[in-house]
Amino acid sequence: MSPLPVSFSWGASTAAYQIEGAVAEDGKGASVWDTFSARPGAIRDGHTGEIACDHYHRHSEDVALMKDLGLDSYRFSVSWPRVLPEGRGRVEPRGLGFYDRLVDELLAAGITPTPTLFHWDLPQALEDEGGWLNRDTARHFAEYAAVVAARLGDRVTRWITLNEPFVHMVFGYAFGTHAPGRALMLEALPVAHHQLLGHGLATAALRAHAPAPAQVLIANNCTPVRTPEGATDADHAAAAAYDALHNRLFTDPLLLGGYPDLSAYGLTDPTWGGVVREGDLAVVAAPLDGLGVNYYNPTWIAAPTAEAGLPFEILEPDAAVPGRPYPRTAFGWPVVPDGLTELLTGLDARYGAALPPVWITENGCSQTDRPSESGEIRDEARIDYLRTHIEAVETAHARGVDVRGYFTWSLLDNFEWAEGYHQRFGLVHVDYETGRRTPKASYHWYREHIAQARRTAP
Ligand code: GBH
Repeated sequence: MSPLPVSFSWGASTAAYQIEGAVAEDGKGASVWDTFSARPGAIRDGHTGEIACDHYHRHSEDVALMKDLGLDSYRFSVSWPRVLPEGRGRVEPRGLGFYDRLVDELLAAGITPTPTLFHWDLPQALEDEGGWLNRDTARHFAEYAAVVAARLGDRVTRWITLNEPFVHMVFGYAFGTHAPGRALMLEALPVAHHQLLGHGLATAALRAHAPAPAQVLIANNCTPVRTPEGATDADHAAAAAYDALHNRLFTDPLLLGGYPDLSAYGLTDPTWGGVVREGDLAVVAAPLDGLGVNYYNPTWIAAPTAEAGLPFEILEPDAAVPGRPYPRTAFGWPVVPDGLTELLTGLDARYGAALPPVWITENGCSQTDRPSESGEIRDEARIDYLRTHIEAVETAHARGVDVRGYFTWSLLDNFEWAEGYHQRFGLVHVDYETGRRTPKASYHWYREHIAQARRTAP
């Protein structure tokens, strides 16, 4: 296996609502997740992020874990309503102060802070005005980015604007299984454009307001799209339509300056009925310093069997690839490491010189992870997952993809959105009764892997 260069960064990721708790402390405004998780039936067993990992109070202990792990980068998210309780206008200094201290602690530990500005916790005040269906939210996002850049941008040099605009659009606005809980199906499409516009405006704001040069990335959830064995032309057409919606709807405007053909979805008007305005695409296509890729698994697609309204059907992996069952995570997601190589080489092939350096900004798996009698957590399946996916990154790197870093999801067990605390993704186990952190076997493995990767790097 060809080793990754010494400059390759090893990291871990988290997100504000999933770990911080302290949802009403120090003047924080409500977010859509505070509202949504209070809705009966929205989250499994009525869990909420009210306390979560209590990271807001235990951040120093968490930074000490990161330092011990040997991370050189840490990806966290800034809670927009902590900084701007109403989403715009009044700045809450105590909220901003929390991230200011976190950044200093990270730097003192030799870790590059890599904040994401939006990981789904929109201020409720902006949701009350339509959320991401309202074009004005893009402008407010840039105003918020400017505030954070002015305060942290003397020390933070690597920024991520949005986390997974696709997943936020689909779960939040098309299906309603995530906040803000809207079930608009294809009517949710403007949410994609408004997030992308927000990304572009925020990119300019970061570069204008950060005192130090700002490297700007976006983290997309990407999936390689596969077809079943013996696929027909109709299956291939369905796969192309799915790829356009899940992947290219975001990477094409970002990297090529235009939306993919969405006629399979009945959309032939290039303005999407007035949503995409003159000049927007140039804003969206502001040059990126890197593309963040969150990878979990491929998606198998076939032509729709019924007049379902959608031009594709998502297949169960075991139905798509019979006789070769994939291992599954506790979530039931298939474990397919070569999908990550396929994804990275596919991005390189499609975008060529237009593809900026790539960072894997999330990759990981949920397991049941119960401590044994002796208190150890032997998450051997997570070690296999990490090892094989890192090898998949090495393979892509050896094939010429400019991949610069790997952030695992997640540092800590945390609030897994609609699944509450039932899915554990952490390298570190969290006891939600006591807040106690216990490094799992995978933590020790990753620590050793990072140390060895540094020793043997060319
Ligand atoms: C990310 O989303 C989020 O950024 C993060 O906050 C979250 O905690 C983490 O991942 C883990 O969920 O039905 O088998 O095809 C991931 C989005 C969407 C990826 C659903 C996997 C379906 C798997 N996910 N997708 S499958």
